Amino acid sequence: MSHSTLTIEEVLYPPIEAHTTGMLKVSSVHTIAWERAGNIDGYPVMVIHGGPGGGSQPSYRQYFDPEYYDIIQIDQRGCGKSTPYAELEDNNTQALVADIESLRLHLGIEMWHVFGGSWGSTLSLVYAQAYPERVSHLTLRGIFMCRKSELHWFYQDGASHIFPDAFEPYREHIPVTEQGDLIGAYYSRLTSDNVEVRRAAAAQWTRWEMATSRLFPDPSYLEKAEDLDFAVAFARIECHYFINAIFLPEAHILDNTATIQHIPTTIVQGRYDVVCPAKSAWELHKALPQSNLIIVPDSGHSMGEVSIAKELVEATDAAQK
Ligand code: STX
Repeated sequence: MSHSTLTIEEVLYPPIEAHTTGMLKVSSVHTIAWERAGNIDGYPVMVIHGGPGGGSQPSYRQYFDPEYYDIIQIDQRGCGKSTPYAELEDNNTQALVADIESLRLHLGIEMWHVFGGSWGSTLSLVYAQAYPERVSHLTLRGIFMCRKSELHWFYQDGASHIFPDAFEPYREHIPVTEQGDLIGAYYSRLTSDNVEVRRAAAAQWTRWEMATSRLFPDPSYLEKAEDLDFAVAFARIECHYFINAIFLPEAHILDNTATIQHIPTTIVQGRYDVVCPAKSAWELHKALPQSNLIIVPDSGHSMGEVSIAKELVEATDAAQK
């Protein structure tokens, strides 16, 4: 089951460009960027990015056979090429679900395969539970259900035991008197009126996540945190969703699995994922007995890791019929 002798280029489809892009006005505040790549007459797959606030990526196209799939991505509210940048007003989980559905209607798509990792798995599940008749397949990676225990593990006390070196600057950015609630302390800085306060907090928040996302930390991945345009949207939007408990009841996803039992579901989970530990994937699999759970033995969180990428491509290939 170990594929570590392969390179990521050998595992993924070749890079391709989007053939169509657009902007969809979804509210009085927000306009959403979308793109389409691969076969316009092919089977539609909606690719849901992480964070929230991470934005779509060109490399995400490479997880799908471009001759078979009509590969669709959006930048969720406030990130990527969506406008206004890093805006938190009118930005919540229900709105993102509605945006995905609006794009489906806009493109005239009846049903689609939904693919998402990390926060993308959260939003894929919430979308599928809202519109179960519109989702033909779910391919999910690095399961995140955004419960208090998951947030506490990653942002307060848990992953810190495995990455104490990376955790220290994230914690020390906050005065000792506020360290008992790091998400709250970061939220107040990320929403400060002072742009320098916002940027400094965003860089630390994002460095922590990038440093822990891979089994073997990758310098190009760490650099993402130094791109302050990326970091400010990513950190502000993530923190806004987490401080608001993603605008859903704590057990929303696990309490609503009955509605999606019929959807063929593959769950790909890195054993050593410290951002979204395997416990959540296990609990989801137990609640969706028809799902295929693949725990990848030599991987962390990122979909850019070779063994995870290989399993994801195998899953999207296997969904072709
Ligand atoms: N956030 C997990 C998540 O969805 C707690 C995520 N982490 N990094 C990413 O997403 C990007 C790859 C999009 C940067």
